[in-house]
Amino acid sequence: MRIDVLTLFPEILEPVLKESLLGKAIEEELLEIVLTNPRDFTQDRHRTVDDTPYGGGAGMVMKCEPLFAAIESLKDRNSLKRVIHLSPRGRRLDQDLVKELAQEKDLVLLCSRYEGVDERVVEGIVTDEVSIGDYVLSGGEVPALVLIEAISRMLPGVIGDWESVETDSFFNGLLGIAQYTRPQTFREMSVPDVLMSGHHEAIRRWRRKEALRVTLQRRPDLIDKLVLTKEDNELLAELEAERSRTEKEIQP
Ligand code: 21W
Repeated sequence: MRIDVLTLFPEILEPVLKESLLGKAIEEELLEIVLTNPRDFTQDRHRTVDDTPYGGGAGMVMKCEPLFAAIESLKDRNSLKRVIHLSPRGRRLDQDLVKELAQEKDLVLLCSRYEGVDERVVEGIVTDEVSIGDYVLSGGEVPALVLIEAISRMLPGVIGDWESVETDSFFNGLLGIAQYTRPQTFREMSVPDVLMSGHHEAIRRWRRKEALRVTLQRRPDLIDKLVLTKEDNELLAELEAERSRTEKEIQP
């Protein structure tokens, strides 16, 4: 997959793209990231990329000309690309959208700064707007990194152990469960017995039940989206039975 990123601050992305899983994916050519600075597409002496908003008000707006020129310089190569503007007004990013975008051959990510881009950029070239959540950031660069990292994990070959992707929270629709490693007892806190039992089937069932328990407790909205198996329904019934039992215990 190739991702073109349009940003006034390529220095924000560069170091992150060099490290760890992303760095390896790029090195192994499973992913190609090209950073383009719209400032390089300005025509004036001051390389102006922003201007004051018509109608007045605070802040600056990113100008049309450098953005159209920059995006058109990429589109020459392939006109079918999705152009994604990272914007607080966009569709909230979730794993379903990540999976959908990971199917594309090419993407263009547009990072804005200041109060955003001239609306004619959105009307003229942007195909999708994506937000990473309901909080205020200073621009689209960190959201673009979030999106790139999430997409990269869905690309074939990037994660060696595909099982760890499939069992991941949000891939399978459930939150992750508690994890333990050695020592078996630390400051009088012990690892659950079942994990030490060596009974693989018992461990698998226990883990599924714990995943359902923690998800039911913290994110019941995720349970509503699940396709439940027969076993899931049994486990949920067990959890419900445990719950009504403890409820009785705390009654007078
Ligand atoms: C933040 C730009 C606020 C514009 C109401 C009306 C990209 C982002 C961003 C930014 C405003 C994302 C206003 C989650 C984010 C991003 C910069 C609008 C003035 N408010 N996902 N007018 N959060 N943020 N502010 O901030 O570019 S994806």
